[in-house]
Amino acid sequence: MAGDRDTSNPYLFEFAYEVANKVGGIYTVIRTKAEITVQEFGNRFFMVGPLNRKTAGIEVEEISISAGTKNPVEQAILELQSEGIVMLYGRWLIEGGPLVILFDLGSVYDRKIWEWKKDIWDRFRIPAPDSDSEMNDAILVGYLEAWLLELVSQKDKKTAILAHFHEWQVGVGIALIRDRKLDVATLFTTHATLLGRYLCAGDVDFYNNMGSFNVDEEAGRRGIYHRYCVERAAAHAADVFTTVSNITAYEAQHLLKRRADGIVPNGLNVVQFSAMHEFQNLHQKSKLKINEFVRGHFYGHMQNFDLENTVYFFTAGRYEYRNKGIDMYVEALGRLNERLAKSSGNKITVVAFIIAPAKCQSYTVETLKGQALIKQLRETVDDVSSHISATLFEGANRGEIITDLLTDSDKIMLKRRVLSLRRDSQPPIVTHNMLDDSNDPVLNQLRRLHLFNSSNDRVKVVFHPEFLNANNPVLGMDYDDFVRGTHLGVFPSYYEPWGYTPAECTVMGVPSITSNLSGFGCFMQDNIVCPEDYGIYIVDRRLKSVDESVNQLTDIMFEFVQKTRRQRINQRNRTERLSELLDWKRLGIEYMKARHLALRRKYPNSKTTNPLLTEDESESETNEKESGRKKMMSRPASAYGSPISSKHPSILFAKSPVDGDENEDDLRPPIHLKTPPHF
Ligand code: G6P
Ligand code: 1S3
Repeated sequence: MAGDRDTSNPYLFEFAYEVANKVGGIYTVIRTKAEITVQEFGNRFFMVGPLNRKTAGIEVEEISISAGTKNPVEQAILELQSEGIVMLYGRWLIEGGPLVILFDLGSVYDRKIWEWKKDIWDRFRIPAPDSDSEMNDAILVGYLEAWLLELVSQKDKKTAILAHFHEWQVGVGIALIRDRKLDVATLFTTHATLLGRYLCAGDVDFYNNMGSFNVDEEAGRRGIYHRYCVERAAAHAADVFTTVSNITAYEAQHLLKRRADGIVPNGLNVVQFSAMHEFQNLHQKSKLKINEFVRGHFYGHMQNFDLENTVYFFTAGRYEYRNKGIDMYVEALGRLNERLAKSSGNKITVVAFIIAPAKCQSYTVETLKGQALIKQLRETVDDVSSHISATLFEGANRGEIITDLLTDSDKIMLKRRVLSLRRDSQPPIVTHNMLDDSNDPVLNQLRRLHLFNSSNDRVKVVFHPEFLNANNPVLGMDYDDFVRGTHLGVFPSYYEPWGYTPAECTVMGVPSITSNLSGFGCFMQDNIVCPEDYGIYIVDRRLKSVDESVNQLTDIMFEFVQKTRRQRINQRNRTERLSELLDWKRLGIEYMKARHLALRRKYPNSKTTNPLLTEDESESETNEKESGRKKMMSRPASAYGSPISSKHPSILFAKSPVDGDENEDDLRPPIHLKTPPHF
């Protein structure tokens, strides 16, 4: 039963499958958010999830609990351990150093899985097929979560407890808390719906039929009915239900049948440089590394394009071909190639990367060979150069200027290197040996579009079917470094509740293309008068046919490649200026509001205040309440006026520099927002 707990200093337990365990986007959410949450809750904040020894072993520093501990959470952990549950309690070695509690599911599987499977059926009529090990894990985690919280609520009967759950994999605990009437305020955030993801990946016209799906039948047809039941139960049993974007809230309303109480958009830990040139220099540094890879990959064909006149596009993420819009990206690359072939005035080459893990083996011999040849060439040129430098120096020292500097042996070495760069074949598309080359959707699409990296193709494609890593022998860069070195990220997703990839580009000052079906794209549209001015291009995938959207994407790319270097530099400065919008320091407030609401609902008798929230923020419960109250971010002063911007005249600058004037970027105006999603 809900008692009169003290809500001024609550505990916060945050449950997720990806605590110290990187699988996908939720890891980024909880990891980057940890710092501000620790600032707010200190040692009353615990991140809880299943234990993956491989990752936790290097990410978590264990804390041993003394037998006489007075800390109710530590007492609860000791009690669970005495029941034979193996747990890792420690500090996650990330910014903020949050406390983590990780359950070793293997230590309870044999003893408990059958009992708990029966219980979940008896209580909620949720089935759990034996074949689904993910479901078994969800059950084990869920019962352990409820057990832990029950113990804490018994050991400390005065302090309010907040339990925030991310995604269905940890959602069983919410249903149990409600069923057992535990004195705990619960929140459930869904980062996507199970059914939405499955429906979109198929051939369904998802957005036009959202309201008419027979959800049970569709879930059953896809073999995910039991998982769907957990997700729906979690959404309904939670005191507060949130999603990461409005578009997912709309989806959840139809597919999970509960209206979200609010939106908690995803932020990032933004490290802003004190001067713009610092991140611009990093771009240049990373680009030079990409250039080196390109020289190796396209060896023998470098006479066809000039790296000074080359721009790098990329898409990256899990290989969800349709959902992540990889299909649309590739299609647009084909059209861009045709268009560039016809435009004689422009000499730009585009190298378009696709970084998405597919089933593959190691790097191909040809890929490794290309990098080795370039390395040899560089070593030879370095040897010759140092020899020339020494000869020149000694000559000058003697008062003699030597002009005939290449020795016969230098010439022979150089000729041998040049000959070894000859190649009869086209540079490859894919860097690895694919396991199912003939059925790979990207490769088949490239074949259909005749994008083969031939010498007259102005758009070259490199498919790297593995995530990047600085230790890789080819393209040996960490993802962030790689992104910095590129010119444009392309993510025209069809199903994207939020979309961290364009957000990450933004904070690194890299322009990107997203879609109005992604949470991030809609968020930008809601907050900025003209996102395009800031290098955030949004493809319309709602009101246009697929063909029209591909054309729009092609137009954006075509327009981008017309930019001069000076314009690209200026645009990167503007893009980076948006970082503030995406900083957890700002977006974390939405989490505070959600927690506040959960406390108010659970403990209606206590006067709940949060010193970090303004009175307005504490009181607001729905998005609608605040809409229209905030301002949108105006157009940069250097952008040409438009009807929409004239309604929001920019008062930020005294003068209005023309597009390409770098001075504007020293001014760093304050950001004015329209409607950040609010509770
Ligand atoms: C950064 C560097 C400049 C470099 C430029 C290249 O701005 O600070 O020194 O010239 O990047 O830009 P680009 O868009 O051609 O890669
Ligand atoms: C989900 O991960 P995904 O890539 O499967 O959660 C992410 C974090 O909230 C979100 O950015 C993404 O759009 C969702 O799809």
